[in-house]
Amino acid sequence: MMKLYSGDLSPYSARVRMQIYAKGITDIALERPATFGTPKFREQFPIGRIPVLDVDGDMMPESEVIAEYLEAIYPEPSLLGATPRETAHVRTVARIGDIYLMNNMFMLSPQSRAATRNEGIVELLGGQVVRNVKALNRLIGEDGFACCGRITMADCALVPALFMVENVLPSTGVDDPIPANGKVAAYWAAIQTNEHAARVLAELHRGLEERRALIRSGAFDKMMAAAKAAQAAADAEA
Ligand SMILES: N[C@@H](CCC(=O)N[C@@H](CS)C(=O)NCC(=O)O)C(=O)O
Repeated sequence: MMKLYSGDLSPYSARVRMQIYAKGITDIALERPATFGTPKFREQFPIGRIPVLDVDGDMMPESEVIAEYLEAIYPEPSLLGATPRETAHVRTVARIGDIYLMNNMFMLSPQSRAATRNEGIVELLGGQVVRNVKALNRLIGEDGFACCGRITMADCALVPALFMVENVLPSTGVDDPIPANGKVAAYWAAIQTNEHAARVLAELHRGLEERRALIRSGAFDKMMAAAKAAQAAADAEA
């Protein structure tokens, strides 16, 4: 049985989970890797990030690569376009979710808890997020889905990305740009009524609540400091 190493609050993992739910795939186990955040995890998985798809011991990293692989081996129902041009559009919008929004949000998110926030980082990455939500506003579907009037891989990438924009960006001191971009705002309201989107959003919110409780108690900073020290010791040994 295949296994997806994943975590509730990982938007990249959420992208693949939403695809699994939307395709109705039931033979992939979802698991949080026991070694995540330790030097052992980076030893096992060179990129050291989740998600990772375990195909009978063959480890496949990178959410977009996993998503394309799952489309290839479970072609029905298709989350791509009906023509090569439509598929290219689905992939363009998915890349906006992944590269232009999620990557900047992921790099920016530590600034939401930094006691001394780095305004240069916030300006650079927050500025990119605002700019790219504007770009998305010109490309997004107006019928409740990102592309093609039905659920596609573009929705799977955008739902976790917009979750991060709405819930994490304001805590870095940057206003949420979604309300000012009418088409994105309408899409965001509509897609949350989709059962597969709602399911990953519930998981993401659960992960965010857990994370915020750890931050409030001071446990998160301790965990981060311990992980950093363990990684430095492992790097020194290597
Ligand atoms: N480009 C990667 C990014 C994956 C990623 O950054 N995952 C985060 C969780 S959302 C992670 O594992 N971070 C651990 C770390 O940075 O050490 C993908 O698309 O899968």
